[in-house]
Amino acid sequence: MANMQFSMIGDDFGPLFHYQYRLILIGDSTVGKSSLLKYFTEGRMAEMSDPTVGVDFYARMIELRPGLRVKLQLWDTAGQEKFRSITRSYYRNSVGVIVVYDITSRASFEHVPGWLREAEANVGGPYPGQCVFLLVGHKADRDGERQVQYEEGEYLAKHHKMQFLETSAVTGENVLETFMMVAHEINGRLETGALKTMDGWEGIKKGSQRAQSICLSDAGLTGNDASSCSC
Ligand SMILES: Nc1nc2c(ncn2[C@@H]2O[C@H](COP(=O)(O)OP(=O)(O)OP(=O)(O)O)[C@@H](O)[C@H]2O)c(=O)[nH]1
Ligand SMILES: [Mg+2]
Repeated sequence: MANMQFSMIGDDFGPLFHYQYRLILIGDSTVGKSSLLKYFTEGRMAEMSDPTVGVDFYARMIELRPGLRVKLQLWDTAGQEKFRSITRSYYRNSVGVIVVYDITSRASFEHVPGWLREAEANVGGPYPGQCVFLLVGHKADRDGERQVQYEEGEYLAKHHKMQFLETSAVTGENVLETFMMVAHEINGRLETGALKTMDGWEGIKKGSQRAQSICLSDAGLTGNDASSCSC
């Protein structure tokens, strides 16, 4: 009976999330950053997509494994040059960077090294060198108009020691996989100690611990008894 009560408390009032990771999406204007984020957070392609003004914000909860919930806070930056000074300030509090190009735009692919340089120069946290990068070749549904071969994207990513996927906000191909891949990599680095939380840095934050206080009082555990609570 006691066990049943514990599991009910755990299921209903467990921490909403265990960690929060902040990610930033960068890349040229019109490559499809906002559309990718809308698909990931709303489950469908946006009917219209205006150029982002400065920075926009999205969020979604994911489960990395049963019982391990992570809230992803996603900064969607404007690709247009005129917003660069605004968007630059968002790197510092990000633990993951997704660099997006459009497979039908050679120029957007050629600008990837510049975006990477800018990100590497501005990321923060206790170990800026451990920031997780992922390269995305977007609009994979427009294969007939392709200007960048899959192998070129793969090669560039390997050269910069980052993972690579081609995605589409029309078909949904690899959209979930993109964010899961980054989150798993961050989680892995957290577990090995290569990454950690730091006061004053928003890249990784611990989630709400509300469950424990509810559990202790509801289960009637006080004083020394509380130390035996395993929730
Ligand atoms: N075919 C196709 N079109 C897409 C895809 N993703 C986005 N688009 C279109 O590409 C255009 C630009 O998309 P946005 O998501 O606004 O691009 P962005 O990178 O956010 O642009 P900025 O906010 O200016 O930096 C829009 O017309 C979208 O409908 C995709 O996967 N496939
Ligand atoms: Mg946008």
